[in-house]
Amino acid sequence: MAKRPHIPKLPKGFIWGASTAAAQIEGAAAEDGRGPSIWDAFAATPGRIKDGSTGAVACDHYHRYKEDVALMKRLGLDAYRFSVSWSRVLPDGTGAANEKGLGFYDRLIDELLGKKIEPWLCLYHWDLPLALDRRGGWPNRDCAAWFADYAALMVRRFGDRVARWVTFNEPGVFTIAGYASGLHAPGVSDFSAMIAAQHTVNLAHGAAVEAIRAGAPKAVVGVVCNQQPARPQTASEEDKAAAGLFDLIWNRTFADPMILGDYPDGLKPFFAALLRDGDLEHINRPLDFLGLNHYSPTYIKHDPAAPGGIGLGKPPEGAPVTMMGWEIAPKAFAQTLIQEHARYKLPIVVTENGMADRAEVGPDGTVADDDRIDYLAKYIGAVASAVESGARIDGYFVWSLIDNFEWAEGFEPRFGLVHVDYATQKRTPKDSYYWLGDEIARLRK
Ligand code: IFM
Repeated sequence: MAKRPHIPKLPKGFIWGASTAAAQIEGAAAEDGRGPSIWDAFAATPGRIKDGSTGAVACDHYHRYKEDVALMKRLGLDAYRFSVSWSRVLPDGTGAANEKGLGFYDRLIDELLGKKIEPWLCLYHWDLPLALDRRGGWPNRDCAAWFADYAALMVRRFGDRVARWVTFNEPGVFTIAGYASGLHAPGVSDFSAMIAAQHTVNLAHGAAVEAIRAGAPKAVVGVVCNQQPARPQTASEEDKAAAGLFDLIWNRTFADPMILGDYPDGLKPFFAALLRDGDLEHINRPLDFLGLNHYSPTYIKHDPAAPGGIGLGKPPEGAPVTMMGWEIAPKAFAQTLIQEHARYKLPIVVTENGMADRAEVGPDGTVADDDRIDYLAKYIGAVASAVESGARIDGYFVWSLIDNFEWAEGFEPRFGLVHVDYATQKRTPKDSYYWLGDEIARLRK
């Protein structure tokens, strides 16, 4: 066996976790009164998902959550970040709650607590109730109030057992891909719809933070943003300008108003018509941490036909990439952590990082995923080097615990530490699972 890399020392009390999302693992899409989400409708539309799959069954986590929590326990995790399916607990998005849906999260939370794994509850990981999309969805400012009511329900029900709360996961990704490029649900390609959705999401975040603090004054509250450098594809002025605009939209649209209290100058013209008196104060609520997701730098080129003139480029020829085509650049991760910590001055938790491959179970029953081990060692090493440079990083959550439904890419990319055979639902821990478990145990000594 090849010599395995070691992770450098991290601060005492460092939190080890894994993240997942409801729409990617739960399945049970039409069970126990769950209402449909925009992802159910999107995936059912021919041509939207590469392999024609849907999240209707996914990893059947709804029924197998105990097995999945046991996998977390064996791995030695301190914490687990999951998201709630809004339409499972409120089938129409507003109005009557679904007791059976709430019961599922009761059972999951209790199972985690029983195993001494801290539940981190994320309110929104991209699966808007379809009923709310039909009422205008995120581009409709009213969606902020619907979200606040949902947040209040969640905190009333789970605030006695859940201490860590996340309002949104990667608001940049779901608003850009959902409303500008149209590659994700609800599949809209309209730059101004994206801007409207982004402002509503900011308002919704502020309202939800308020609801959480009112219902659970000791709650630890944050937001999760995907912060990745935007690099111009070439040195041309046009590519540089497109990358500069993309950097603002991707990295600053949410974190700046939420944490610093204003949109950056370069974005103000886009939001000016939407801003009402008091909006910025409402969005800018004190937070306890910034959840930071990161995978790779992004390459941007000028494309007059694309929304905002922003076209997606490619990593330079010969650069190491994962099967997603994402560049492996751990130094860029360390720089991002240092830079975001300096800008926002909040403790950071890395709430997602990891890589996809196609590794399958071999004839000996193991899953050899050396590339993932190498990637994780380098990226967790980058966390250690950012800490060394003075950035406060409190934890690291792998994306993901188990292979899952990768949105428009379907089931081909496998991001898990644990392989899932989707035909049988058999879970097989990969080599990276055992390696990471050993490293966590070694670092704790
Ligand atoms: O699977 C996604 C997740 O839902 C959000 N962050 C990136 C992951 C990998 O693409």
